[in-house]
Amino acid sequence: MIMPERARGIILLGAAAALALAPTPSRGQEAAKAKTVELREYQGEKLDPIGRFSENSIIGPRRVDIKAYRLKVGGLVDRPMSLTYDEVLARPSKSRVIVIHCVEGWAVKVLWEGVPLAALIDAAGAKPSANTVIFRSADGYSSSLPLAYIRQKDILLAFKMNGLTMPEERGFPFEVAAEGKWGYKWAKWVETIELSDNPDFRGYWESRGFNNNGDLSGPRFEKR
Ligand SMILES: Nc1nc2c(c(=O)[nH]1)N[C@H]1C(S)=C(S)[C@@H](COP(=O)(O)O)O[C@H]1N2
Ligand SMILES: [Mo]
Repeated sequence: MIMPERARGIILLGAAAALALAPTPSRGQEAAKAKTVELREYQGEKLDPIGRFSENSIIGPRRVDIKAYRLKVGGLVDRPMSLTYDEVLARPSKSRVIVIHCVEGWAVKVLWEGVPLAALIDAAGAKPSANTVIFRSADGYSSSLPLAYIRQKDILLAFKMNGLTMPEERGFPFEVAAEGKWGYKWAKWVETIELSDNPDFRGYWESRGFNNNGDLSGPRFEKR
């Protein structure tokens, strides 16, 4: 087609404008999409849907008011901390596929994303006498883990499951992803992380007879 120079220029300008206006997804839209689509596979590994859990927490799901929420790190530390949800999420995080097993007989394989607990504890500065970490939750639940295990296994304080913000019924805002331990060691709705020098502290289920070490490989119940 032959047309005057000026007309061709206008058509080119029009094409450029159309391209600029084309509905390419914005970063915000991409982020919103990423938040709503559950991952079902990670690095070639199939994941279970997070809806497969059976809700069996002691008094039912908690609804945490995230504006008022503070994660406290205290007890035997040099610098007690009180962090907002955003302050925790701003820290470096890691992702790992881990199966959670409940003593009731079910297991779910999920991609967990969270902040390494050891880094949080180091930021607060654990005193040399600290050897146990006690987690206390919004529903009055508690459970503990050895500090050495948290460091060796690089245990995560999880805030995402299968790429989604942790659902309320699963423990929003944070759940301890206690790899290698029974589900009762995976404290949900965590509010305080307390460094202690008492390895015999017994949490909710542990004080009701479940093994305090919680190892998947060990016996569920302890002879007392
Ligand atoms: N705060 C809190 N955390 C908790 C529990 C609970 O009752 N309260 N139950 C534990 C148990 S026994 C299991 S198996 C896992 C997963 O429980 P869910 O299936 O109820 O999510 O959460 C653990 N963490
Ligand atoms: Mo459980």
